[in-house]
Amino acid sequence: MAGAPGFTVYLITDRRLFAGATLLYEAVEAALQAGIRAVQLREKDLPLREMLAMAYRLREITVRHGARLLVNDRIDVAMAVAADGVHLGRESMPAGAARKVVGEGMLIGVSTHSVAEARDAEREGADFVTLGPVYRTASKLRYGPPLGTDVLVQAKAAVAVPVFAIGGITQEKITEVREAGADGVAVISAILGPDDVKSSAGEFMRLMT
Ligand code: TZP
Repeated sequence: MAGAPGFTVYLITDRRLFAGATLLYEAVEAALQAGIRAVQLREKDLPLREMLAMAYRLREITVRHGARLLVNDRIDVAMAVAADGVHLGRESMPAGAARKVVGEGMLIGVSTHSVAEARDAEREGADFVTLGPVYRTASKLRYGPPLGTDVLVQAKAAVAVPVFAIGGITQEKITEVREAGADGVAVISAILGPDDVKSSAGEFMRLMT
């Protein structure tokens, strides 16, 4: 285990929300200016070299703001750009094997969709898990049916690692997911979707502090 993740709002990228990569970088920068402390590069469909270029750019931006950068799935990209961690999904290398590659210094986050998966991730040495989708998301097909907040309550009783609620998390849902025990939230559209990202991100930080 690399230890506590040290953030409560985990911003996840989706370049499809923007007309070009430059606008995504500007949005991430605005979110970091508003106090966001961690970004996950999640552009799973990008060819390796394009992902690497995005990772270098986000590394530069996150370092400048003292924020963490995690790279989805691609441990090689994470290591090449000296990211702070990797975020692993169902088709990624399991956390136990990933730990052997990245060592103790890097954070390992794992996407989970049930209490059993959260337990497995913890057993394999994950530093934290995301659990969801808790609510209905823009793309129900892509992320699966909503799990509801009861699963958060159950996961919190089952694992000691921090649990981040993901999927349809808006400012209005924060109270509910915190009451269900979530240690943090992982968010794409409610932060990156609005025109004024600095203000949407700032509101999340205010609510999660
Ligand atoms: N995994 C489960 S739901 C989800 C991911 C990556 C998408 C979260 O996006 P949004 O826009 O915050 O609902």
